[in-house]
Amino acid sequence: MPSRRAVMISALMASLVPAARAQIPPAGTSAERSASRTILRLQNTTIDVNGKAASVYAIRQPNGTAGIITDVGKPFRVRVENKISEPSLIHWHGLTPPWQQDGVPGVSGPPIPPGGSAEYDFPLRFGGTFWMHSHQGLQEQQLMAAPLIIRDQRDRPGQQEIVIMLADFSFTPPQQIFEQLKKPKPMASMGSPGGAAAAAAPDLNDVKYDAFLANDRTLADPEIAKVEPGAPVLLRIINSSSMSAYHIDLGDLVGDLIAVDGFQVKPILGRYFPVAVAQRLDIRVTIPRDTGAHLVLAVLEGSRNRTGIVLAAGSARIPRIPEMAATPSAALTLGLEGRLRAAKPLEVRKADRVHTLNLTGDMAAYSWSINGVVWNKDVPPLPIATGERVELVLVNQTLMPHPMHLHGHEFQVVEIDGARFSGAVRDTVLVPPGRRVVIAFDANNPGWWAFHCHLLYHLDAGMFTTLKYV
Ligand SMILES: [Cu+2]
Repeated sequence: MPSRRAVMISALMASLVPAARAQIPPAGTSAERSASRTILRLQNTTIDVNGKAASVYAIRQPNGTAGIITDVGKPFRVRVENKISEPSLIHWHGLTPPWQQDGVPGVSGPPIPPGGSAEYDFPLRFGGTFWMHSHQGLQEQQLMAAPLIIRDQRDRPGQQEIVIMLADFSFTPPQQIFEQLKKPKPMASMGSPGGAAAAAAPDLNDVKYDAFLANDRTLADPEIAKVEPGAPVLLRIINSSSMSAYHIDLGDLVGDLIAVDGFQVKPILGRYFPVAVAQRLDIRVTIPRDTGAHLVLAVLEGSRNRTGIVLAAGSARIPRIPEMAATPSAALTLGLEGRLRAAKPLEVRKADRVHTLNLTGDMAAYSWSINGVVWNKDVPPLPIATGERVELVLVNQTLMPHPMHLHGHEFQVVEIDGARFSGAVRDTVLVPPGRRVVIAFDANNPGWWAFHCHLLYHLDAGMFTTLKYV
């Protein structure tokens, strides 16, 4: 760990490098700004995956910290420095910045060129478990992602918290994975309108991964987190996978699910929780009083593959953990989503505007779309207006589940298959094959915003659109 002085000097040095673009000029003198600014470097790194070296990306502060832990009420004042050899841009997943700072190339602004940097400065409206990831090309598949934790009044002083970042990993370069997905397959087209596809079995895990990671490690050499016997621990679980959903298996522990995507829900006690791509779960567990090793595992849906970490209380012996679960995890359902209730729901209000978005596609051609339109930059944005309550009706007409993410706004899940309820406030919702989910949000952050499937190759293949009110 470098000394505080070394960190200060490196911050000072960084402030001498001209920014490639300064989006919003921050207030204060330049000395004040550099003193309170966090530097994030997009960089190359090497990790060990089951004994083999893997070249991946990382988002790190100069002292090596991955991502950011900050406090609500502080400004999000960050300089991103691009130290890799291609353009990149980082999206602050779940935050509500001014739209030009949202980090989506071609929508919010241009990517940061190699060697360049970009400045970010906006207030943090709420706390919770968020994350950051590249929205450029397929960089997310190479682990260009990191935690973004905002502590708030829900967090107890002195509580132990453990961040668990889940990721899927392949030694095959992402561009090659994408080419293989697009190769013609002897399969029926999935684009049948009217949800007729729903009766068939869901189609899961179309990319076959070499490993599943928790905090960059596999179960052959998992992270071992020291915990106090009898103490409460907050697990902040982030599914940063490109394509993979899991069931979190708490094993011999039980936990209270207290927040999803950073937003508080009425607590749900359990030991088995689904987490779709890009979603987060905050789970409070209490470690038993005896010495022991407790596993927190993530089992890939429709598979026996798993990853996870070990919570070691006292001088516990760490068991060897097989990489395969005894029984496969089921496909994710809306079972939990339908039971979630927001602790602070949106004000009850009639929608001023409703957009129906059919999630469409053709598995054989690996073409993915919204209302049959494959995204390109000439697709007109969905109109909305400042101050409106907007509802998006999401109807999945394909055989694959789609975790749908809205940028720049938190939304509430208000309906599943015709049944209205006061569901979770969140930023990413799973729409399984043949299902209909309605989300509501307030148009309170004018700009040009992305709305898309968070499965990386679906997003890249066109299941993406925008909303605009500026
Ligand atoms: Cu999708």
